Amino acid sequence: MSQPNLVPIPELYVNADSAQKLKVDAGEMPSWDLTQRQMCDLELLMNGGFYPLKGFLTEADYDGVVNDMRLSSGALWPMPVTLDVSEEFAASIEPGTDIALRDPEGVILAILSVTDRWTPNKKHEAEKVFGNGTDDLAHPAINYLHNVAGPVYLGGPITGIQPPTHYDFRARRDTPNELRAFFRKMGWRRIVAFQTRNPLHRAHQELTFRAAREAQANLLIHPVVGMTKPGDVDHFTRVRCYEAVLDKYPSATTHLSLLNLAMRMAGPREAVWHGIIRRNHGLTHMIVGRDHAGPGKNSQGQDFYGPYDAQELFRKHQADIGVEMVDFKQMVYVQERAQYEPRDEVEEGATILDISGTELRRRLREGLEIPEWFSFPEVVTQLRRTSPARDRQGFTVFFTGLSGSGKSTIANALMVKLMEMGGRPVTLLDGDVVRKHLSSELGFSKEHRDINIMRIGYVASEITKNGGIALCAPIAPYAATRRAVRQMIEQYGAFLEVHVATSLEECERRDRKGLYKLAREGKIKEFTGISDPYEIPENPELRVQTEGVDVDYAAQQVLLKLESMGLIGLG
Ligand code: PPS
Repeated sequence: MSQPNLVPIPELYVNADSAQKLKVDAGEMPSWDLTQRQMCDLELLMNGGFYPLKGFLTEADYDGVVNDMRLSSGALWPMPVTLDVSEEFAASIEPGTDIALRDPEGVILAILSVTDRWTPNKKHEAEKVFGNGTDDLAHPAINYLHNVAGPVYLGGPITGIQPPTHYDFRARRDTPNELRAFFRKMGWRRIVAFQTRNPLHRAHQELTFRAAREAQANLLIHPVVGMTKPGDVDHFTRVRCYEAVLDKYPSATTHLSLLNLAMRMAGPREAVWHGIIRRNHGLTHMIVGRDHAGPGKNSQGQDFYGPYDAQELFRKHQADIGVEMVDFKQMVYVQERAQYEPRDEVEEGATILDISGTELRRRLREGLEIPEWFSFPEVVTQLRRTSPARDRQGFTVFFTGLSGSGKSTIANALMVKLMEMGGRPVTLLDGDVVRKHLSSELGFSKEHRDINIMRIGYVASEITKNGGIALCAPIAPYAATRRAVRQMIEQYGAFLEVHVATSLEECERRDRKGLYKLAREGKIKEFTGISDPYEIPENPELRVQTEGVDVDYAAQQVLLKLESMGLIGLG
C-alpha cells in the first residue's frame, strides 16, 4: 500500500476530435444546467478522482452505497454521487435518452446516457449516509438533500467532453493524473495527504510536518476548494493563506494542490471517501483526525458522530481504500518550552495555550491581537483583509412600516449622520426611488411587492458584501419576504430590521402624499393598511415610535443600536 500506483488512472474524456463532434450532436439533446455541487462531482467523475465510478450512480449502485457502502460490483464507495433534477425535467427524460450537461454559462461539459430514473427515499438516505440514524436538518448535507436537491435522480454513464473552466489558481489545480505525473517526476513514493477546509495555523503546520516525518513521506497539502461547510473562510482567502505557509516547510518536501470537491460533511463516510479520492490522486497516506469532516452540532446540541468514528471506519476499510491512515495528533503550544507538542505527550502541570476557532473569529471580528505563537503573521494579514473588524464590515439597515410612517425621513437623517462619520460608503434604497429606477414596471400585488423587495435585498446584499452600508426603506409588508432578505444579507454582514411603528391612524392623519384619501375613495387599489395587509414584524432588532418624537431622536436610536452591535464607533 505504501508504494503508489502511479500509472495513469482512467478518465471519462473522449479525445479532442470526438469531443468536437459530440458537442455538435449534444446541441440537439435535452440539456440539464448543472448545479454547483453537480459541477464539482462531474469534474471528479471525468478526471478519475471518483474512480471506479463511470457516471452518476444507477439505482442499484445507489441502494448499495446508501445501505452498505458498496457498488453493485462489490467495490467500496461510501457516498451517493447522484444527478438530482426537478420533477418536470425528469418527466421529460425516458431511460435510454442522452442528455447534455451544461455549466452555468451553457457550455456542454459532458453527455449523460440515462439508464435509470427514480425517486429516492431521502429520509432513508439522510439517516443512513449523513445523520447517523437521524434525519436532522441541522446537518448541512441533510438540509441540502431536503431543501436544495431535486426530488428525482438520474443515473448512467458519462462521456466527458471538456472539464469545467476555472479562472482562479489554475497553476495550483491538478487532476489525479497530473498529480501522479508530478510524483513520478519528483521521485516521490510515499506521500501523505492533508485534507483541510480551514486556514493553516502553526499547530497544523507542526502536525502535518510531524505526520510526514513519522510516515517518512512527502507531504501534500490538499485543501478542498469546491464546496465546504457554509460559513467557512472563502477559498480565495484560504489559498493565499496556504501559499503563505508553504515556505515554512523544508523546501522540496511539500506540495500544495487544490481539490475541487463538494464536501458533504459526512464524518466517517466522508473520511473513507476522501481516502479513495486521495488514492486516485496517487497518495499513499492520509491524515485522519478526530471528527474528520464533521458537520458541527445537531439540533440537540450534540455531535452527530463519535469522536473516533471517522478513524475507526477508515481503519476498518483501509485495505479497500488503498491509503494508510496517519493519526491526526492534536498539537498544543506549551508556554514553558515555547513550542508545539502533541497534547498526549505533555506532562501535567505544563501551561498549554490555545485559541479556539470561535475565539479566533471573535478576535478577527473585533480587531484584537492574534499572537505569533498561534499563527503566522502572513496568515493573519490575509485573514484580516477578508474579515475586517466589525466596525469596518458592511451591513444593512432595513426599515419597514406603513406608507407615511416616516421610514424615508428617518433613513435620510441616518444616512447623513453615517456620512458625517465617514469610513464606509452609504447607499439609500428608498421605496419610491427604487420603484422609479429598479422596479418601474411593478405594481402592488403580493407577487410584485415580493419581487420589488427581493431586488432591494439583492442590491443591499451586494453592498453589504463589499463593505458598504445599505439603508433600505420600503413598506415590505410580508414577514416571509423580509425573512428571505435577511437570509440573503446575513451571509455577508449584519442585518438590522427597524420597524417604524407609526399607527395607521397617525399615517392617515398625516397623509403627506394624499394617498390615504384616494385609497379610502377606492381610487387606489391594494393600498397597504387600507385594502392590503401589513404583517407587523414580531422580532425586529429595533422598533421606533414617531408620534410626538422628532426624526433626529429616531435616527439617534438606530445609531445607538448600531453601536451596541459593534458596527460603528460613536467615538
Ligand atoms: S412595497 O410594498 O414594499 O413593495 O412598497 P414600496 O416599494 O415601499 O412602495 C411604497 C410607496 O408607493 C406608494 N404607493 C403605494 N403604497 C402602498 N400601497 C399601494 N397600493 C401604493 N400605491 C402607491 C406610496 O407612496 C409608498 O411610499 P411610502 O414612502 O411608503 O409612503
